[in-house]
Amino acid sequence: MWVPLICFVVVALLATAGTGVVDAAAGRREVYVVYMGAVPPRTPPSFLQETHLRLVGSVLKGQVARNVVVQQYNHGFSGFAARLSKEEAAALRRKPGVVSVFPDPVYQLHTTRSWDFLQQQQQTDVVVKIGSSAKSRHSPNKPSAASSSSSATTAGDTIIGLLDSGIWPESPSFDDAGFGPVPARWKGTCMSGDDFNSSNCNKKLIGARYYDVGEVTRGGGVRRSGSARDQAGHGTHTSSTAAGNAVAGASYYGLASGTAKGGSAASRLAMYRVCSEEGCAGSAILAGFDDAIGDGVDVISVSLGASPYFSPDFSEDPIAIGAFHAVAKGVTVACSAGNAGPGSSTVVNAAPWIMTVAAATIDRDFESDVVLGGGNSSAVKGGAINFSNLDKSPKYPLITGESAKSSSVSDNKSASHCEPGTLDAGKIKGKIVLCHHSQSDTSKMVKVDELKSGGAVGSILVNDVERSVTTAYLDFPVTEVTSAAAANLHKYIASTSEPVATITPSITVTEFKPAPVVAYFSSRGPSSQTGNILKPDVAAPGVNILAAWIPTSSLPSGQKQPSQFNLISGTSMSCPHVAGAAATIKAWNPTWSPAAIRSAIMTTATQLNNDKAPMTTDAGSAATPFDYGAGQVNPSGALDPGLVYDLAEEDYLQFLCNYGYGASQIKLITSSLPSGFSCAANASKDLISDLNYPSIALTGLGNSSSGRTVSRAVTNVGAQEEATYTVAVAAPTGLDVKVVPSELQFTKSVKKLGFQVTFSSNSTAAKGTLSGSITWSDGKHTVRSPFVVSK
Ligand SMILES: *[C@@H]1O[C@H](CO)[C@@H](O)[C@H](O)[C@H]1NC(C)=O
Ligand SMILES: *[C@@H]1O[C@H](CO)[C@@H](O)[C@H](O)[C@H]1NC(C)=O
Ligand SMILES: *[C@@H]1O[C@H](CO)[C@@H](O)[C@H](O)[C@H]1NC(C)=O
Ligand SMILES: *[C@@H]1O[C@H](CO)[C@@H](O)[C@H](O)[C@H]1NC(C)=O
Ligand SMILES: *[C@@H]1O[C@H](CO)[C@@H](O)[C@H](O)[C@H]1NC(C)=O
Ligand SMILES: *[C@@H]1O[C@H](CO)[C@@H](O)[C@H](O)[C@H]1NC(C)=O
Ligand SMILES: CC(=O)N[C@H]1CO[C@H](CO)[C@@H](O)[C@@H]1O
Repeated sequence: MWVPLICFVVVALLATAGTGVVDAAAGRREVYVVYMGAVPPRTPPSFLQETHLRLVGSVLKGQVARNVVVQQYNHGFSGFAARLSKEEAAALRRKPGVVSVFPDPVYQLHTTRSWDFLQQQQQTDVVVKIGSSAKSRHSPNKPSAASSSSSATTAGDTIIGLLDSGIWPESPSFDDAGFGPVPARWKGTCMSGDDFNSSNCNKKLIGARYYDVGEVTRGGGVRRSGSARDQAGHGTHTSSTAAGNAVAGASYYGLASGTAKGGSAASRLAMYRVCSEEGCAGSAILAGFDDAIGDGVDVISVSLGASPYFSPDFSEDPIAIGAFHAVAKGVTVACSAGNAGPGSSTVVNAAPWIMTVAAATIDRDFESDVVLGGGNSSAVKGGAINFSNLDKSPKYPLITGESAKSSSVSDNKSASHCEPGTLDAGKIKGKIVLCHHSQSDTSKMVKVDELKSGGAVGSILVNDVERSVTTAYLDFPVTEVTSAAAANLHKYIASTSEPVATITPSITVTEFKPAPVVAYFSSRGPSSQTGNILKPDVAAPGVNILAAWIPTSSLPSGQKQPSQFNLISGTSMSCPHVAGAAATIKAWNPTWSPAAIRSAIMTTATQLNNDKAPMTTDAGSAATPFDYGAGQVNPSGALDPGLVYDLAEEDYLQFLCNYGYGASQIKLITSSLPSGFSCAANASKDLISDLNYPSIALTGLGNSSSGRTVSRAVTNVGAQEEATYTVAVAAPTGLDVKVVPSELQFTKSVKKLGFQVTFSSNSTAAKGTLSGSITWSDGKHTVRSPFVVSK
């Protein structure tokens, strides 16, 4: 799982940095993260730095401490990353004060198709001049919300930090017109680098940092990326989704036109560039968290994560570690759930202190239809983005991939799927080729490139699963149809000796129904770490999201100016929507903990689509809490939740006890514990379900009628101090759910009340995962918690 890239780079960097002869052992050195828990009280960063250097110096053989340390963590938590041999890492693991030592992992950004897209960009090699020309193109836009009301002025004081691929500061989404001075508590900086200096930050984009460990070039050399400037587009997109200004007239070459606006348009932004094109090093992710905490951000948005097939322990996962210390300091952390769905147990970033975000569609679609010839003018509906120049009349021969099979290929199936190398170029030239495409196949872009180079004029891809996520094929006419629609195409082809067709230009369809639906790619629960916490937490828009982009992407043919916006999909896109919502809640309720903010978002989430029917997945099945947690985020409802399920750092430590950590390890992680802290003797995985979470998950219920009981407590945060809430339970047949008491009376002096939920099932008919909800209501607020119970 470890990509050896990082260690190689650092070795090379040191070699060129003039450290003299690189000893033989250095070739086997790797970057390890040495995590040392919370910063001890009243410890200045400079002292901590010296401590780290002395510690690493005590285990080094033939190296100078300063030359092996590549990152230091001194603000939000203590630790460092260093180039170590296996033996040195093992020696550090045994040192007092060290919580964990682990090889530096490489995580990936959570977009679905941008990597395909990036590869294509590299091949086409279109270079657009960047810098001042980009600046002059931008028309300043006044963020309407920033100065219009007093509450928005407060929102202007919240700061969202993003750990991502950098930012394009010239985008109108980051213009600072109308913003007041940078909040006085801000301690961050605007780091200079390649094509980026302090003039690129302003009162909107108030900070930018990068963590340079260098990149290996194709030729084997080392290139230092050295800039917060975004070369991938991802960080620019997520930043503008979280807090971009309202920019009128935004579109992707005319598609999806409208106003692009971030979730919290009045918030400030700070970019922590932790990713390069190769991925995101764990050592850099930790450095980003450490600085974001020290700089004073209110919310951290993280649209990246580990592979779902590698689920590191919390103490060896840079995101879990960084987020833990952020949350302990009152900073809300939202993370993408991952794009490894729809298989179960694929969710990542599932620590209980993180808000884990799934992705759903919005009510917008991009339609590009197939018009058939032969007097049959009816069109077959498809979807994609094309920039083609096909004639409006259906005059292009339409064939199946199978009928163009190359004589050297025996397998009809791979030809019907248009797999590379299976088609005869002579047979596809000038034609529209119908190809089957399911998820497991070669990527769409690879197929389409092959058809294009073979001289085809267009392609129709048959794809049931991925249809809801629009792909931009740019200058080659491609549309995607369902297998039901494809059956009509096959019928037509069989019905005539000269089948002809054309593909119509893409149009934007709004108020598309049903929406939202959970996207196929969105990673699903249960978490592989524990089934006793429900993950993901919520869903948010993550399909075909229009947001700011870098102007250096390749230009579709016929287009003269690069688009300042792009449409992309992934839980990467849904996460910053929730980060924006969290920043707005924080602005209205500055004293709320991250847990209270998450609770407000979860208990007010919605479960209905725009057909007023229960939300489904894009495959049409009913959505479950493992697909979308508490449901689709409802940012305005979340501002007035009525009750919240609150949590403090001790609760998370108790969780770690129940999870199996020893008290001595836990004591190192935190700095705020009384010295007598110990894990309860009855600590157990079952008690994890008792964490005061806004959802309930419970495994191993069994068949006994006595069942299992979990505890919860809610705090009244509504405007009315005197409030009476009653409970309503929605449970599946075969599962008994009792809530005691069933009424909660809050008064001026009683702000927090506990209750217990008992689940039992002696019904053998009730099998698998049973889900439902518990809802408290005072007639004005609806405070809903989903539950999942398995026998
Ligand atoms: C930043 O770079 C721009 C363009 O190169 C330059 O005009 C400006 O003076 C620089 N600002 C600072 C503070 O160095
Ligand atoms: C493969 O396709 C050819 C022509 O389309 C057809 O004659 C043949 O029967 C097919 N073979 C199989 C195994 O389906
Ligand atoms: C025309 O095409 C549609 C769908 O492609 C099909 O349902 C219909 O039967 C066709 N009509 C004729 C007359 O071929
Ligand atoms: C676990 O032990 C603590 C005391 O250490 C006690 O307060 C708590 O009720 C016990 N929980 C259970 C489920 O037995
Ligand atoms: C519950 O009952 C079912 C059906 O009789 C059985 O398969 C299952 O093993 C039982 N579960 C437990 C935990 O006893
Ligand atoms: C199942 O439990 C209910 C009470 O929850 C009880 O009335 C019923 O008799 C039980 N059935 C069996 C088969 O044990
Ligand atoms: C979105 C878009 O630009 N679609 C194009 C598809 O191709 C037609 C030409 O056939 C253009 O007119 C559309 O603009």
